[in-house]
Amino acid sequence: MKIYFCGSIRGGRQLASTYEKLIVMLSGYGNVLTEHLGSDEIIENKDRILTDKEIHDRDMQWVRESDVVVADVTVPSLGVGYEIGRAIEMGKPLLCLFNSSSDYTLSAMIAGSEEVVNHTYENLEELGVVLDQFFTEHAPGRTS
Ligand code: 6IA
Repeated sequence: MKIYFCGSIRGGRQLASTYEKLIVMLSGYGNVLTEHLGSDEIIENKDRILTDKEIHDRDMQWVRESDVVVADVTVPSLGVGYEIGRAIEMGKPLLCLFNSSSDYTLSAMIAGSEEVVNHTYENLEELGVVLDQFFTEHAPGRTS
């Protein structure tokens, strides 16, 4: 089971520690291809040597390879929105998580999409049940 996790980078890193915890939770269901998203240090050290084209092409290849895509859509990010659009076109099962304790309002293009599973959360503890349900429904034959 390959999981592509999306979270804001240049859109703003204010939820980096949430991403880190989400990635730990997702690791219980499979291999998270984008583990670096939880760590500013890794992003800076590893990806500084890559050009934007190399980052784009590598990430798109990972989206193609993934079995499911999970996005934290709380912090508005062009990259996350782009990945979601591309993943929808590829037919990937997609879970979008929005933190209602934030000051942000989710874009209608995500909130109004019937092609993604949207879930609004207040705290990470409640996401165990949501993830269990998503992976059971959308990736029932998983092996992690
Ligand atoms: O527009 P954003 O930067 O917020 O887009 C974030 C999304 O695009 C994430 O879900 C990532 O999968 C992808 N992405 C954007 N930039 C990178 C990156 N390096 N490394 C990996 N994935 C990325 C940026 C380099 C840096 C030194 C800021």
